[in-house]
Amino acid sequence: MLKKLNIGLVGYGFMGRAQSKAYRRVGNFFDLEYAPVLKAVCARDEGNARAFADQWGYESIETDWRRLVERDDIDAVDICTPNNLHREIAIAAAEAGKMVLCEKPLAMNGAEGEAMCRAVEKAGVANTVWYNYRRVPAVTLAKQLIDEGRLGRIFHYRAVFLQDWTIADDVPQGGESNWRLDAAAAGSGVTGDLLAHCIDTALWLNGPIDDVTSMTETFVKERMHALSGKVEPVRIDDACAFLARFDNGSLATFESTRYARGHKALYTFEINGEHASIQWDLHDLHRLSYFDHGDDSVVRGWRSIHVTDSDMPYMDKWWVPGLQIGYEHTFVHHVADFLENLAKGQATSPTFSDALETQYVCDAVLKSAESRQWETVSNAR
Ligand code: SOE
Repeated sequence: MLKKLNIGLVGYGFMGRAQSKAYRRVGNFFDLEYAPVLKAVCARDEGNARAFADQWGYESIETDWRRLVERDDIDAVDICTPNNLHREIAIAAAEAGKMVLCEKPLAMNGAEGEAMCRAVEKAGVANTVWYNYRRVPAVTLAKQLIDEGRLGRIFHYRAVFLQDWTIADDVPQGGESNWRLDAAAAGSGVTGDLLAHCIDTALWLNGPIDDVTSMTETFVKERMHALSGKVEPVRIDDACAFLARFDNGSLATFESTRYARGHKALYTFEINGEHASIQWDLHDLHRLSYFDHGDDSVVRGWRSIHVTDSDMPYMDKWWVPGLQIGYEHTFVHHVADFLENLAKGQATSPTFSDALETQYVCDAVLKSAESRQWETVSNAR
């Protein structure tokens, strides 16, 4: 008999759908001791909550997250709200003894993240943050190759995350669709939304970042606010580029913008080591490019590894070699790892504490954009 894990989802946007789908599918593909049960979804608007519950198979609805958190039949609270609500909900959930799965970034800033870490640690509840790109099989394979020492000493890390959806100046800020443009709801712009992904992957693959120097720009200075109906100043960063030094001595460049016409979600990274290099591209996520200087020179070159064989990360759970999977599967992998670790009494990375390190880098990046100086990254406890 499978053990049930009753999920209470707060928020029902894009991420609510991605995660609900993962809960529903995980048991079909992974052999696990726990089975997620879609117990309740919470949204402020009752009609929206009901429609989401009907579409995704949630047993019940709530319109106040506090009621959801208090319910005895909820084991784990999944926070898919805008960033400004993460702290309050996560702390209340932990205090009520619930496990907490939180959408990225962990918080609005490091201070909030620290309070969230203290709460989950004090309560001793399982916790994780949905930095999903770690669980793209090609990215997990990159981690494996680096940990095996195949790249040798790392010299360079280069990451970009480019989009183009906010170029028009009549895109409003705030509200359900565009809260990412409203600093009060999001905390920051591309730094917390997109670079946070790049930083999470980088810390995982290449270790801690010591210091950073950055620049940011807000290209459209005023936008209509969807809630107030008034034109208000835009206080998020539309674009950000920064240099970083890793603790292992490697140098890095990171860039993100929502003003790269033609790019929808171009997340790429490249790592150059002494013996080998790796490149990955979200638009072609099932491939890992790899160059090994140790190859015989007459056949040496960049190879494109199609990450579909059953001895590659997660791929034994899916189809036959040659048939690929995509974006949504990263969330299935995350749920599978969470449930497997739960059965073993182990933590699932990135934990709140891991995600706090990303938050500290984001804070240092934003601080450096203001100070125009190199800034040191706070150490995560
Ligand atoms: C923004 O457009 C966004 O949806 C991010 O919020 C996600 O984290 C990223 O994976 C894709 O882009």
